[in-house]
Amino acid sequence: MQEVKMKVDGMTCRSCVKSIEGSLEQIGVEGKVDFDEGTVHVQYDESKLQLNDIQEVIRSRGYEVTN
Ligand code: 9UX
Repeated sequence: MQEVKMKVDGMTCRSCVKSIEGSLEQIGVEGKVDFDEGTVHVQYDESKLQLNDIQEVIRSRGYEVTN
């Protein structure tokens, strides 16, 4: 398992947390979003996914993500 914490910009209401965590769940990634901090902490299987795949999912929901 790989663990990475990234910065997320563009979350304007607290439901954005669920939006991001739900979209990550759909690709088999356990993600925990901290709204106040503006971060997402992810755990994923690096033999199945790359960090870029995870970032693309977050970006497709309209957020900025940087590591
Ligand atoms: Mo709130 Mo976030 O209405 O994608 S859910 S801004």
